[in-house]
Amino acid sequence: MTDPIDELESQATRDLAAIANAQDLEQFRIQYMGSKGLLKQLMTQLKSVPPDQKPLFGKRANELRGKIESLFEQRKGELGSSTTPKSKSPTLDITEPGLPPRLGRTHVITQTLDELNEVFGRMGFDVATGPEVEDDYHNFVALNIPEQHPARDPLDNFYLKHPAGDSKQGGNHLLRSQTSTIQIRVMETTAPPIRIIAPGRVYRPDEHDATHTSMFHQIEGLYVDRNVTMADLKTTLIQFAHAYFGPEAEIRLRPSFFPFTEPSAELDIKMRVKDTWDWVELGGCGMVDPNVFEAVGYDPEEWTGFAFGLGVERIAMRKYGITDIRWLFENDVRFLRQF
Ligand code: FA5
Repeated sequence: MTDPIDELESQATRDLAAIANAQDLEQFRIQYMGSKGLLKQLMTQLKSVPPDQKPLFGKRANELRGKIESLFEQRKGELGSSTTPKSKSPTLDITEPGLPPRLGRTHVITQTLDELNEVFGRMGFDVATGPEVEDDYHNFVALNIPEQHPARDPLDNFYLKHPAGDSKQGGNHLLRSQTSTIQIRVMETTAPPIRIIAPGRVYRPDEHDATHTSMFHQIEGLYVDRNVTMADLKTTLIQFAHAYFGPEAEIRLRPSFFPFTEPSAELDIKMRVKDTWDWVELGGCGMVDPNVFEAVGYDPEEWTGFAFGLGVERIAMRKYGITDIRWLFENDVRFLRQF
């Protein structure tokens, strides 16, 4: 009969030599050195060993355990495995999926602005910007909004207290109430033809409700060239609607009034909201009024143009089915994480 201690030793030596990775090594540890492992089983055989041989058997079994443990450590070192846990220490399962880190993301309005810039960029529009603190010349006068016009009412605007700096009129400053101010600033410094969009924040003391906030974003468009017509305006808006909302979107222009465009229109877009199609007002538009061209030194006999101004929050709300504009500014990450 073969000696069980010798047999276990040669089996362990063979198995250890065949081990090629940390997983097999861990398997070996459990098989030989675990609480129900072969070394433990060897010790249980001590009971059946004749009494006179017990001390020798016990000694040799202990030596074998020490030998296997040191061979195990040696093999572990050779494999460069630092992840194999020692018996009793808590196990680390490196194959368990970890906790994914939460990545930040751009705000849905910033995403919308980026997409709008991209869509209009593809249509040949450059991006222009202007100051949020404006003088009343750029916010009103140059836009053909005269002194007594109700749009200038202090109840409808955030006027600032300090006196004027660079205003042509020397008048009041205010937080701009529309991005149309940028039309004036661009035309003052650029010779036609012009094709720009101007995204930005605007401010109005509107009462907050599901569709109004006192700070929101608009995107202005301005196209100036010779022989520009209302058909060019409509074509541009249709192309935009298809590129941004999809080929099924339709647009509608409703006659309206803005002091800086003539004729003027409200722009509605028909789009799917849940399961129904609906007309939604997105902004205003029209042909640039000759008085505006005169204010910036363009000859209204030579130059023609169209302009539009769209509410960016309204666009985002339509696109993503957001039913309350206030959610966009409450900064609840559970809401913002959806976009
Ligand atoms: C204007 O501001 C004009 N400057 C637009 C324009 C530009 C007309 C160029 C002609 C030529 P209006 O006040 O209608 O127009 O505002 C445009 C859009 O801004 C609205 O249709 C709406 O989408 C958005 N808007 C207006 N007020 C608010 C508000 N309090 N909160 C959120 N969005 C608003």
